[in-house]
Amino acid sequence: MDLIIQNGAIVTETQVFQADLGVKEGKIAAIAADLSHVPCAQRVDASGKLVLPGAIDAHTHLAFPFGGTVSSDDFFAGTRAAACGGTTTVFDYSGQNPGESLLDTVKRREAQAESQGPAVDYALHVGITDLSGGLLDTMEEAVDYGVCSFKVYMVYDFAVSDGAFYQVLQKAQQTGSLICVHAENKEIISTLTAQLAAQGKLSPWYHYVSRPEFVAGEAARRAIAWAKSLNAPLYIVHLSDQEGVEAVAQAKAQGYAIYAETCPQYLHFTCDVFKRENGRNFVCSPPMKGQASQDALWRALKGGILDTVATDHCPFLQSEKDWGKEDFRKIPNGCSGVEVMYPYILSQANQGMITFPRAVQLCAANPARIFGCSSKGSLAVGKDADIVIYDPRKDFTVSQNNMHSDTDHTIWEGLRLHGYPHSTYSRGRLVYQEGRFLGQPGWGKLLKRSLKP
Ligand code: DUC
Ligand code: ZN
Ligand code: ZN
Repeated sequence: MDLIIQNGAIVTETQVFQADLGVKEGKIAAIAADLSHVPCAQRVDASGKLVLPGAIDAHTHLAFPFGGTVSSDDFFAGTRAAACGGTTTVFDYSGQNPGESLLDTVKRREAQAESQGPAVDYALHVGITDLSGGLLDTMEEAVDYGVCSFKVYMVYDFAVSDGAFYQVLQKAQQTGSLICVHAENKEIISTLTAQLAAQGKLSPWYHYVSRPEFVAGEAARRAIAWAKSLNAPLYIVHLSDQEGVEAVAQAKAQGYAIYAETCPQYLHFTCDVFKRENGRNFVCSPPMKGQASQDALWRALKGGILDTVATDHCPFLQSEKDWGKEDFRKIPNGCSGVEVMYPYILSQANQGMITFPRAVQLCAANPARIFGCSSKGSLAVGKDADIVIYDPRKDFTVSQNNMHSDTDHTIWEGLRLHGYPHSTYSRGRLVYQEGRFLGQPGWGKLLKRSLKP
């Protein structure tokens, strides 16, 4: 063996048990009660600690051109921050340029990622924006290349029409791929925004007022209705509201493959943050909602209605957030989160809100299964040795000073966590330990995926 992690409590999505774990050539090679007699290059004692699969953040925007600028973490900075928070696979939403084939989008972003040097493995989803001239037919090439998930936006100037969305769902069925959707009602948001602007109501609080609960819930219901009509699977990103939760729960109860993701910011903050002096820093879309929605999300998280937790990591610099200090329309939408996601969810598990196996399911096993990452997401022989050693007794307070992103502030400043990752391994290589990034740019590779049986 190259590495044996001894005496830790192994956490899978179904159980926690005491065992040793052996790694050989980047893969998990053995899990057994006692590997102390097995020859090995390096032994690590994990007594008193948990040994977990590295998390998969299925929703980030790295070097993302948006809101008049580009998000401030590129493929290196974003994956460095991920590694330091126990996340060993990061998905990026790569946007299709007008006129570009979906395979060309993949190859352009892969080249960009490789030039920036990702520190952990990464995967790509493609955000579809242009179906003209037969471009939708290029989905098959992207799927064959190993990118089998696509996204449509119902908002922003790159939103697709209802008809285009429907065609994307049909094509996904033909190609064996999965469609993700950002569900908010664009027309209602534009109308409310114009009405608020006419009344001079432009402080960050009105970002929430322009995108209230029903704007997301109604769009989720429509998207789900179209997917149901085709019996096509659908993945709703960043679910933030009670009505959306109810729509997903109903579709699941009817037997449809409707998946839903939420993000730590919706579990932790409510719309009240937009009233804070630095409210602009919290502006993301969809916005955090009221207490009733947060309660519904927690019930869904505990009860199995939500499938994944991801971050929508899309940080912007303070100076860029400041563009909209007095006009929420000018604030680039997005916040950082990739380094905090797994520590936040595990801290909740450590305090009894959910079990550790459920945390592993939400942050690793389910995203691996839903998005076709067969080598990732669980501690099992033959899987990639993407491993987190977690110290349940270490208290940690999040601060800009102890984060590893390239952004210059965090909405998580002052967050107190009970328990924190001690070490992170990416394919058997130590990339983080006790506050220090130990990885190297370019270690991370594009993960080719398939959803075909
Ligand atoms: N929402 C954000 O806040 N940022 C990036 C894109 C998105 O949909
Ligand atoms: Zn979105
Ligand atoms: Zn997003």
